[in-house]
Amino acid sequence: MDRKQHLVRLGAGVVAGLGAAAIAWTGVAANAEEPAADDFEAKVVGGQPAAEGQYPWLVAVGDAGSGDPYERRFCGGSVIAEDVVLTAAHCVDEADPDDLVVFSGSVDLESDDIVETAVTDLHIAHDYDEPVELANDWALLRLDDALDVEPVEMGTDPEEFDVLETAGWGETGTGFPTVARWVEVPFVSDDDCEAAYPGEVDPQTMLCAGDLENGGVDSCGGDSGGPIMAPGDDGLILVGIVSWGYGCAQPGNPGVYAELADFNGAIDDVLEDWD
Ligand code: 4AZ
Repeated sequence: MDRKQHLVRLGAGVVAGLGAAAIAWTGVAANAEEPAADDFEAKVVGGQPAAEGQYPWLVAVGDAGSGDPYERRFCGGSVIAEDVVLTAAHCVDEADPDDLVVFSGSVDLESDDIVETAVTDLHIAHDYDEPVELANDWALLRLDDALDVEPVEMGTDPEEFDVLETAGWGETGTGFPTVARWVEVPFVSDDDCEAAYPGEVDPQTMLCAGDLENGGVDSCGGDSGGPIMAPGDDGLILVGIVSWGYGCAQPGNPGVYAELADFNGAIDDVLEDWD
C-alpha cells in the first residue's frame, strides 16, 4: 500500500474494536479510498512492550462514555502540564471536549491503575493543515483534574537527531495491543524526507523518522497524537507528535511527525491563557 495515511475516526470503539479492516484512511485527493483488509501493512512496527513507568507522560485519548478503555481509545497523547495533554490536531479536530477523555496511569489499558479524566477544553492549532495538508498537526486538551503524572520535558530547539523513539497503542500488524509498545526510529533529514514525499512535507512543521533503506520500524494507525522522543541529559525529551506516513514501516516511506520546536511558543501562549 502506498497511500498517505492518518487516522480518520469512525466513531466510538470502531478503531479498537473492529481492527484494520474497519479503518478508513484519507488519501491524497485523487485516490482517496478504503484499502482492502489485506492491503493493510500496518504495524508500532518492530517494537516491544513498554515497561510500567517507562513513559509516565504517555496517555491514550479516547471517547467519553462507558466501556473498556481499550475499546474507547483512538489516539495517543503526552502530558505536558499536570492538566494538559498534547495530541495531534487530526485526532480531535472534529471533536467536542465533552466527547473526549484521557486514560493515564499505566501502559496497560486493562490495568486497574488506569485513570480516566474528562476533557474540559480543546485547542486546535490555528494553522493546522497549512501550508500543506497535516502541517501544524497539534492540539491541546485541558483536563478536568490534574494528573498524578510528571509532565514530559519539551524540546525547544530544532535539532538533528540520531535515533528517536516513539510509543503508543497503535496497530501492530496483528491488532491493537492492550499494553503500549515502543520502538527506536532513526532520524531522517528534511532533505531525505522531502525526497520521499515530494510536495507533501513542510520541513518547518514536520520531522521524519524511520529506516529509509530497510523499513521495519515505525509508528502506525492509532499511534497518532503520541510522542516521538529524543534522549536528553536528564531523560527523554519530547520532540514531536505522531502524524502521518504512507503505509507503515515500508522502506522509503518514513513516519512523519509534527515538529514540536516549531510551535512550542504557540503552545506556551495557550497554556498561559488557560492558567
Ligand atoms: C495513523 O494513522 C498513522 N507510519 C500514524 C503513523 C503513521 C501512519 C499512520 C506513520 O495514526
